[in-house]
Amino acid sequence: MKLKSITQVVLSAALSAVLLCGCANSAETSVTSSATSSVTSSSAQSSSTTKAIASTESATSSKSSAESSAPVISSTVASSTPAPETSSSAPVSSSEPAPAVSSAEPPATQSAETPAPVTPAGDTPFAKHGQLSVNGAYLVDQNGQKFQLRGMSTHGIAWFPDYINFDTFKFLRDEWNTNCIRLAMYTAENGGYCTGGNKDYIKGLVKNGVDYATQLGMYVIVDWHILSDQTPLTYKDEAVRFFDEMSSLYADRGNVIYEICNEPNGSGSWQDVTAYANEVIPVIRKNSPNSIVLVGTPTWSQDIDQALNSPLGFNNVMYSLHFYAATHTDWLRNRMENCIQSGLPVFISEFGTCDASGNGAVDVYQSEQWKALIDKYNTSYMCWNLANKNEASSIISAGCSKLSGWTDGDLSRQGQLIRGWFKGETD
Ligand code: IDC
Repeated sequence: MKLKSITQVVLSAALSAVLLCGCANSAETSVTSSATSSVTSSSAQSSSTTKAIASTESATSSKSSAESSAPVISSTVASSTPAPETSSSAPVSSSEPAPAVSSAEPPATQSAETPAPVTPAGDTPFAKHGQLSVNGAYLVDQNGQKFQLRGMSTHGIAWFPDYINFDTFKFLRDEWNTNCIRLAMYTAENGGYCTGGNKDYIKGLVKNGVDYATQLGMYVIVDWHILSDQTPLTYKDEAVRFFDEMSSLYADRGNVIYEICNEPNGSGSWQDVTAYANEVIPVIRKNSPNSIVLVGTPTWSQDIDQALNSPLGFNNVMYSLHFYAATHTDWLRNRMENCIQSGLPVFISEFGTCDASGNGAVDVYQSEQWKALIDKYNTSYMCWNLANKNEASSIISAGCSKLSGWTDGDLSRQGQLIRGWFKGETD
């Protein structure tokens, strides 16, 4: 009923836009981002790779009919955006068609004010597994059984808003056997929430994403996607406000998980993360006492050993480990295994099968080594990224604009590989 009326509103708004503008693709936006950064990793492998990275992306892109019904605000976003880490095989500069950055006002339908049912009926992941908690190193379901979350991370939601879509999530649940979706909300780049992005619009996308996941009985991760801002302290006050609002809005939704900082890096030390977490987690706990909270670790969420040495003093917290298989190999797998065996709850809230720039060739061998470790510990794993950007980590081919129903030919190499992983999982 609700979906039907949304569809009607969107269609009629789109039709009005066409009639008024004579063009359904009026919402053209462009983004230019350029960055130069020095990237240093503490890891053995990447210690040899301290390099300058410069990248420029620019594009003009047309948008879907629903979006083009929104008032258009053309914008240029300039940001200092280092790629998180690059292996020597990663391209140092790219000029590729970038998708639309949406800083436009949202269509009326983007503000999801009506909460979806808390406990969806039926045979959904959430109906079966309910409120999750952390027991020692492991995530467990409402019956105390070890439980694995798996699924796709969106790309930046302000950058690729079309994939915040009920049918997309449903297809990923039913045809790809996933039970979780991660909503990546960049704080500092690509229409960043803290750097000039339209906050109401971006929060509207998060709310829609949470509502769709809830309606489908999927778990959903609300990701405060820090990256070029390096330390979570940069936008701490914004984060406190954001998580206060989200965790009070979703206080009674056991399927919502909060990831409070994607990837501390550069100056973002474990000390910074601890200070930040000690402010943000109590705010979440006040509203939503039992929710799972994911905490990023230094060096682009690789230094989980620092969390092991000095863990946070909260229950139901897990520490993020991110890997890109062509860059991060045995040394990071060994670290993960040591930490889990020492009792640290580790959650892979982002990974790719290519290199850490999000591009380069898919490394099938290294990816399979990672998958074996994931299987060994039943670790949760979320794949970067649900988009059709022209980069190896996007699971959909650049030429494919379908939002669901993808066939083999619509998928990138990573998309094909990952779909196989998901489909092979059992609960
Ligand atoms: C990358 C995207 C790429 C974008 C870039 C900067 O794939 O399209 O241009 O960010 O916004 C991460 C980050 C994640 C990165 C990804 C690949 O969490 O935002 O996405 N990556 O570089 N950590 C390690 C790799």
